[in-house]
This record gives sequence, C-alpha cells and structure tokens, in this order.
Amino acid sequence: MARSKSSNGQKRSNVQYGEEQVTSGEGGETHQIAEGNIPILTTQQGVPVSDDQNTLRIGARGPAAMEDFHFREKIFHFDHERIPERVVHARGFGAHGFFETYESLSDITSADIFQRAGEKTPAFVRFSTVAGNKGSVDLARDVRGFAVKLYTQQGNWDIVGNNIPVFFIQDPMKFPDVVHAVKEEPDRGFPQAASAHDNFWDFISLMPESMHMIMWVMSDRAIPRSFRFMEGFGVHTFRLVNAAGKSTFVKFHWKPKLGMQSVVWNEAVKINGADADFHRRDLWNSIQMGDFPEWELGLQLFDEEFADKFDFDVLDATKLIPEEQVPIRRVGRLVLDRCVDNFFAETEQVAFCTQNIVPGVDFSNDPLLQGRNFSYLDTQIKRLGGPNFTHIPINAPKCPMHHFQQDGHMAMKNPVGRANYEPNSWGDEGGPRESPQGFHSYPAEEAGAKRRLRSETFADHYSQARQFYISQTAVEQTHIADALVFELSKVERPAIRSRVVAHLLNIHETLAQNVADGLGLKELPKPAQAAKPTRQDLKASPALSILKNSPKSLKGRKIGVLVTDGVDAKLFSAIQEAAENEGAVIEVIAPLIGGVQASDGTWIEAKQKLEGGPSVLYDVVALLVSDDSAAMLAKKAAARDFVADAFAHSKFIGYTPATVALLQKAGIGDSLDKACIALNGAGDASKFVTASRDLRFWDRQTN
Ligand code: HDE
Repeated sequence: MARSKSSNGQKRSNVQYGEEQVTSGEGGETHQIAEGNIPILTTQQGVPVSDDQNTLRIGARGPAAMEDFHFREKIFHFDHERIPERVVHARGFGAHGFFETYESLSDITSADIFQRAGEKTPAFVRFSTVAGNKGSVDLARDVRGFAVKLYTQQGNWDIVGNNIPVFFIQDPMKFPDVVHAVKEEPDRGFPQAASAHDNFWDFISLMPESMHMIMWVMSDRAIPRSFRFMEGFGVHTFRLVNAAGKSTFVKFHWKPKLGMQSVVWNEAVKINGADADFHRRDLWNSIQMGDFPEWELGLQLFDEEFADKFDFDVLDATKLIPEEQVPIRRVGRLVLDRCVDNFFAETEQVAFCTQNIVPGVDFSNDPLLQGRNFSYLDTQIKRLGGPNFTHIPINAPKCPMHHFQQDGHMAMKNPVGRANYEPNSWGDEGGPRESPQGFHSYPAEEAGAKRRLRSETFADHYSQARQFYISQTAVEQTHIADALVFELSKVERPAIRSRVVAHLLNIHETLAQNVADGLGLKELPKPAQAAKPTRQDLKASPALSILKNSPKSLKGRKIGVLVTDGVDAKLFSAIQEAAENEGAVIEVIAPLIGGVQASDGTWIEAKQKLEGGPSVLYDVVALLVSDDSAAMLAKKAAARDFVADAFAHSKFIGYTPATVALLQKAGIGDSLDKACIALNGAGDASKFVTASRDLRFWDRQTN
C-alpha cells in the first residue's frame, strides 16, 4: 500500500494521490468537504482539520512526522475507547422509560415514588446475560439480569435483579467462585457464555445450596423468547418503612404485560447462529415501532410474624416465597418507550448499585445482599475509572444534589463558592445541611457473637428445588431433564456427572432417573448426603410454571410469512390483517431480498432472504407458496430447514396446498397435525391466526 498511484491510474474514493489538492475532483474521488450546514471536522481542541485521510509525512513515501497532532490525538483516543467490561453481566442491552404509580402506598412506605397515584418517574433498565463476554450471543442458557434504575425525587433507587427469583449461593464469599466456575476456563479461555463444561458442574456438584437455582437455570426460564416476555425479581427480602417508622418486609417482582414465553433449546442454538443479537434487536424494534414493552411492579409484603413462621428463612437468597402463600400486589407499571441515543454512553456506562436506595426503602440482613452492597460501588470505580461516575448523565440523579464531595478524575460538576466543608459559619453561603427528612436506617436491633457461620435456618437445599420441579407441566419437566442431559454430556469427567445425579435424587427420583438414562449412566449413585431431608409436603406452585400461565395471545409476537412469486394476494392481505388485529407483526421472507410479485401483480417487499430468515426467528410461520414455485422451493435446503425446524419446535404452521411438496421433501408431509393449518384461501387466515394463540403445539413433542 506504500505506493500511492494504483497501476491502472484509477483514483480510489476520498483519497487524492500524489498531489496536495483537497478541494477539486469529480464525484466522491477527493476529500468530502464541509459545505452548507455540514460542520467542519475539528480536533478535540477545536482546531479545524483539512485532511483526515493522510498522516503528515516527509515526502510522498517518507517517514511520518511526530508533530502530526491530529493523527496522534485521533489514535490516542481510539486506543482508549474501551472500558473494562463488567466482570459478570457483560453483555447487556438497555432502554429508557418510566415507572407509573397506581396508588399511594404511604401506609407502607414513605418512598416518594409511591406517594401519589399516577405519578411518573423516569427509569432506565438494562437486561443482560451473566456468564458471556460482551460480544457473546443473546440466547445462551443463562440467568438474565433485570436491573432497573429509578430516578426518583429523593435520589436514585436501583433494583438490581434477575429473571430468576433465587440465587446459586447463600454467602457472598462464594460469589467469585461461582462466577469463575461458570465463565470460560482460565487455561483455555473457553467455553464462553455456556455453563455446559466441567468447571461449572464440578463446582455445582459440590454446592448443594445451588440446587434450587439449578432447576431454574435448566428450565426454559433461562432461554427466554425475549426480554419483553420474562419476569424480573429483586431476589432478596428488602424492607419498606413508612413515615411512622414501621417496617414491612418486601420482595419485588416485575410481571411482563405480554405474559411469559421461552424458546426451546434446539431453537436457541440455531437462533444464536441466525441472529446473535436476537434479544437486543427485539427490544430495539418493538420500541422503535411504538409497541412499548411493559411490566407491572408486584410486591410481596409480609411481616416479622410471617417471616418467623415461614418454612424457610426469608434472608436466604436460595429460597422464594410462593405467590400462593403471599400474593403479589401490583402497585405500578414500568414502560420502556425510548431507545438509547448512544449504546456506550448509556448502556455501557450505566452503573447500578444495590446500595442505591431511597428513604422509605431499606435492606434486610440477607448476607448476599449485604455483600453486594460492597461489591457494586467498588466495581463501578474500577470500570468507570474513578469516583465521579455519578457525573455521567445516565448515572446522575434527576433531583437536586448538594454535597461537599469534590475533585477526582473527570470532575464535571464542581461546587462554586468558598465552603467545601461542614460545619462552617458562612451562613446562607455555607452550602447544604443535613435534615431530619433525610434517609434513616431502620433501627433493627442486632446482637450476637462475631463468627463465620452459616445459619442453621439456611440448611434445607432440596425442598424448594423439588417444589419447583413438581410445579412444572410434563413438557417443562422434560425440558429440564433434557437440559441437564445436554449440559452434563458436555462434562468430560464421569465422576462430576454422577455427583450431579446424586443431588437430583434428593430432588425428584423420576428426574434423576431420566437424567441418568439420558447420560447412559449404568448405575444410579447413592443420593447425596443432605443436611436436611427433602420435604415432600410442599405443594406445587402453579405460578412457577411458564406454560401454566401461557397468555394465549399473539400480541407482541412475530409471524414469519414465507412468500414466493405468484403468492395469493388476497390470502397475504388477510394474514396481514388478522395479525394486526391480534397485535402481532408479520415479517416477509422470500427467496430473493428484492421481494416477490403477488397474484394480482402487486409487489411484496421482503425483509429477509430465505437463507437469512430461518423459522427460528418467528413465533408462528405461514407458508404462502404458489403453485409455480413449490418445486423450486423444495430443492432449497434453507426452505426444507425452515419448515422442518418450525415443525420440530412445535410451532403453528399455516400452509397453502402447493406447500405440500416442500413439506414432503422436508420429511413432515405425513405427520401434519392440528397445528398445521391448511390455508386454502383468504377465508382461512383468521382461523389460522386465532389457533396460533396457543403459540406451541406441545403434543407434537410427546407424539
Ligand atoms: Fe451482581 N454484580 N452480584 N447479582 N449483578 C454485578 O456489578 C455481585 C447478584 C446483577 O446491568 C457487578 O456493575 C456479588 C444477585 C445484575 O449493569 C458486580 C453478588 C443478583 C448485574 C456484582 C452478586 C445480581 C450485576 C458486575 C453476590 C440478582 C448487572 C458489574 C453477593 C438479584 C447490572 C457491575 C447491570 C452486576 C456483584 C449476586 C444481579 C461485580 C458480589 C443475587 C442484574 O458488582
């Protein structure tokens, strides 16, 4: 590249060879010059730049000149573009919105956000996976972070939760271990964003307290269809405190307005290949379309008396309180209605801290929560480079702030005036003062010997794992067993596989047996030694199942419509209309991205070329194949995969008579069931769309 003029004498765009001329030339061949309203490119110091294509050099083929301040500044800044990614939850996606309070909760809490019905509080939410690095895939089997920052009038309140209501460990001392174990193995640097490896299962098999969370992570909760269709949980017990100082325990829940939905594992694997950004794209698109994702905030409120008599310790983060036992009170809604302007500035730099609470909210003694209260501030200082990360707009409170903290790296908001300490005698000019209305900690009385000790009340590790398992439908139970078999089949050491099965025996015998069979384990191990025997009396909690709470609606879902030239125009429009009536969207897939000509001569634009739009990207598929194109399509591997996958993933399939050739070639022509709906004409469209509200025809998995 050192020689400037290309051999055939052609000039490449934007670069002028061999001359110093910057303004003339035809078309885009020379520098793009600022004209009219286009601003002039400058350095960070504001110096106008005349040439952004070439470094300053001595002679056309000579060495670079050190004095090229524009080059040095540009490269120096580029070299420093990255900040450390989060040690966990590195891959995330955020959006802005608001929280709207339904009713005053002043009897329970003095938190300003809950005082006035109808009040809207700005919010920012960041969803994430836990284990994968920043550039990993969206549909890893993993817990999802669900972190909410509420910019209240009395300061920022962060509810830094997950989409699973319990955690792997009980004591924060073990957090680095569980995270090291799940992330890539240190010698080889892989696997990424996958718990299916020896280190993770080795650790888990030695940590019985993780068994409840393992049930959740092996369930479909860990492969959500999108952020919009998953629940969120604050996990720990917190306190709400009213103006009179009365405390009520609380657990926080976020309930998705569109209901819950997950994908199946084989689908997740393929989605990661077809669209590694599946979840972020979904959130981005739905907000851009004005279909704003929404959750309701639910509170489980209980007092000391309940806490004392509850089957488990409310301070143990490996336990939940079934909704059937303490019902959820819905007190407001969270709406995400604005995408970020800049991913780095907002999503990457947002700094959540569990210790960010406001008057009227307080911590409990959950040891994990107490450990987190140290960790988050510490990690933000490392990640964002200093103590002034609250000066970054995404982290800055939207209420007045006055304090005497000053200086440090990148100080943006600097106090004016003389007083930078308190007490002072400067009167009105002396700066802010404390107030009785400020934050008061709940005066819980604490006493006890200083020891390193796990409470006896934390000792039952299997009963709620069993309760979760028996609360699932048969299909969901099969998915849990399949996930365990998949994960443990990637584990190379047989002893680890067997140790996990030994724990499963304490949870549910059928589950343990199914997993053992799936692994080809010749002999069942002895059940693991349990600190407490598994309780058999805990009743199933239907709220824990996704499928028992299926929304039976296509609202917010996506129908993939595969079209070919000559597609029945009336049928296409009828599907489009029926989808709109349901609140669903359609996406057109065609053999060529340019689109197809319909039977009435109109042109239908495609959003995806067949090879780039596999059926795993859609909730429901309609195959609007015309008579003339059926044979051509049947020859295409992508078309055969499209229908075979839709069928294998238990999806509803609408098909025109001509499609049968393709279905036959894909090997499903003779297995069509009641979720495969013939579309003989426009009249069948609404029947098909209505039937698809079930989202999946699970009987197909068991038949
Ligand atoms: Fe976190 N966690 N965590 N965690 N966590 C972080 O903070 C930590 C835990 C959660 O979108 C880190 O900013 C410890 C439970 C979310 O930016 C770090 C312990 C729950 C996010 C950290 C836990 C969570 C984090 C890494 C055990 C669910 C992403 C980067 C005591 C209730 C927030 C960062 C975002 C992030 C520490 C356990 C949720 C290192 C020590 C339990 C959603 O501070």
